[in-house]
Amino acid sequence: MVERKQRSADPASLEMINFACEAEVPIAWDRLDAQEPQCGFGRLGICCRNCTMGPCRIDPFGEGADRGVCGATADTIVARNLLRGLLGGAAAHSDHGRDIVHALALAAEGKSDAYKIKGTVKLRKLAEEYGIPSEGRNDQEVAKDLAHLLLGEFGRQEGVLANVARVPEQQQKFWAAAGVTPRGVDQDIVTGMHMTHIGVDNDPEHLVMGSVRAALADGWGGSMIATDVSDILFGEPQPTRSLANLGVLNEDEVNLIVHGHEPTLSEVIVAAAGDPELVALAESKGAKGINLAGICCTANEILMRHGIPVAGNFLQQELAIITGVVDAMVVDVQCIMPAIARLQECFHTKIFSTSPKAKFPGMTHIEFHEDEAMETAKKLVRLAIENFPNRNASKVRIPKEKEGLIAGFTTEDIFTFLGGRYRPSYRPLCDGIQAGRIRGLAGVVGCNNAKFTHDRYHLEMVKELIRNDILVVQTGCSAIACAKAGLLAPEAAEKYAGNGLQEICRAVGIPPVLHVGSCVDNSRILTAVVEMVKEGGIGDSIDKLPVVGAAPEWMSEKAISIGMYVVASGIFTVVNPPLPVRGSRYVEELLTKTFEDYFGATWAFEEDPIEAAHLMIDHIDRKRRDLGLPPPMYEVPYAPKTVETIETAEAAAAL
Ligand code: CUV
Ligand code: SF4
Repeated sequence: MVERKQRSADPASLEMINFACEAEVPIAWDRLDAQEPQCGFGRLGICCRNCTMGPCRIDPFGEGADRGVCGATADTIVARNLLRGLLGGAAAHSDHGRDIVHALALAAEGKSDAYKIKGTVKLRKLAEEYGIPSEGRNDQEVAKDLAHLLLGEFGRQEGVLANVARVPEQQQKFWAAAGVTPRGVDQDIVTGMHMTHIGVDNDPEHLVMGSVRAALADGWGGSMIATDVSDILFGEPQPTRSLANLGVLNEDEVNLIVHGHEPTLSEVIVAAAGDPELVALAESKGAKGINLAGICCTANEILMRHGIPVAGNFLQQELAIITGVVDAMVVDVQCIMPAIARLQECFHTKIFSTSPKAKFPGMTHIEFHEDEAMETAKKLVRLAIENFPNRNASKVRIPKEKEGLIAGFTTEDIFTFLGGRYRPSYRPLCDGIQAGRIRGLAGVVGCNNAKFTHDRYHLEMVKELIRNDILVVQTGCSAIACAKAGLLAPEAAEKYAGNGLQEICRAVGIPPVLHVGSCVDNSRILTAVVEMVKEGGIGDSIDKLPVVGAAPEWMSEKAISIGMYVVASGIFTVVNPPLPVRGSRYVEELLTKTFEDYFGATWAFEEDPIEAAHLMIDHIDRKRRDLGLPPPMYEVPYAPKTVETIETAEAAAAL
């Protein structure tokens, strides 16, 4: 047995992991141990279950079967599996987007007490962009047309997605040449599924391009619509102070955690938790108040719009319950471990599933529908309050850690910030990059993964990037990891950033790491780089910009889709673990090398977060040279690599 890796880099999580161990409560890491050794075929992507002549698997050592019963080769199987996984992710984001548009339609028709149009500036801006008349019409009328138009993007049968018009010309050319211009969100996902059926598409390159098209339909379609409409419905986020980590839970208050993704639910719970009657009810039960906190992306949504504290990221969902003070956890969709249901046997926490799409054995299902949102939200808050007296004082254990942070930067406001109140433009950012004070921009995003020391990969990568004067933008669980480590506080600049980035942060009062939202809000990174291209001076297409991406602990299928649309939009992206494509040298080379010719950017696989950061910095420097920009103003020696790569050694041995 290999020595067990440290499970988390976060002291609060470590405390709860040890506590779980003492209490003999199995958690994700234990279940991972029980899975060892995991299937090498799956890891390499060379097993196929797409028909019942299989399951088939290809011998990676070239001694046994080199094709499935139908004749599919490793290249076909790998590309087909990649496409299927990616479609799961693209579908998840896009279906979330669709739900938000539905809520907008309800608000526009005046059919909802819970949803009102708060982001009127953005509503008018989008109306103008899509050619919806807005002069002399009220918000509801405009929103009705907009909702109708955007719902049409999901079912679009002809032409291409409207948001393709947002994409710089060079990217449009790349996409047209590769035949990957996204057409309709649902269509590109369904066609992708069709392609993976036995005996349909067997050409590995063509399958990969099918992945690209579906991913672009997610990034520039489903996800981007989710972000835009969330801003219209719930208001555009503004930079907001808050706190993150398990220490935000309060022993003397009713603790209600929302976990999952869709702000249609969490936004209404925020409102319900402030209801004076419910607050009085909580007090009547002996609580000092109602403490709402979030986990995963739904946390990011209510953090950036209301400053609601974050209890933790993906791998902390079990740990939060183990504190013994979570009176209710309300979940909807995505990244919710079914395992948490069983924790109800050991802890008093009551867990409620709410989505018509997601039921969990052992949880109480209280279905949430947009048209009676407030009623349901109040019911859920009441159930949390009623469970407060059931706490078992002997099981209460709250880690003290909670860090201050600023979140809530957007494409529209980040650079208003950088531009100063009187000159809202991307000019100062582009100037900073041109001069080499800021070396470039990196998006560090994505999940936690029980295979890798929790949070550590995010933290080491981000610290190395900002030390090298790279401004970092973040979403998802990665943003939460860095928030907990204090990297999202303005003081982080003095402590961790290089001289150039420090100067910028000091001048405009921003942290060196900017929280731009949830996973669907990766679309904010796309629209921000479009603004950088428009501003000019640092590249006239996305692939020329000194901009990079990374997901150093990814696990979900959504991350595959995100990575693919980011790369195909022209941004070099490093991920860990590698995509499960290493059973096909052809597919791996296509993604990590040949993509350069198609899209001006590639994927890269690197486990060590410091090495990965160096790949990113080198790429930024190469882009700077290509643009004829001066070298970075302040260069520092690279930090040494840090991670013992057991995983990589194993993978290499397996190949
Ligand atoms: Ni949608 S997808 S673990 S919550 S970032 Fe978090 Fe983000 Fe990955 Fe899930
Ligand atoms: Fe095997 Fe081909 Fe069926 Fe896949 S589709 S299980 S490779 S026969």
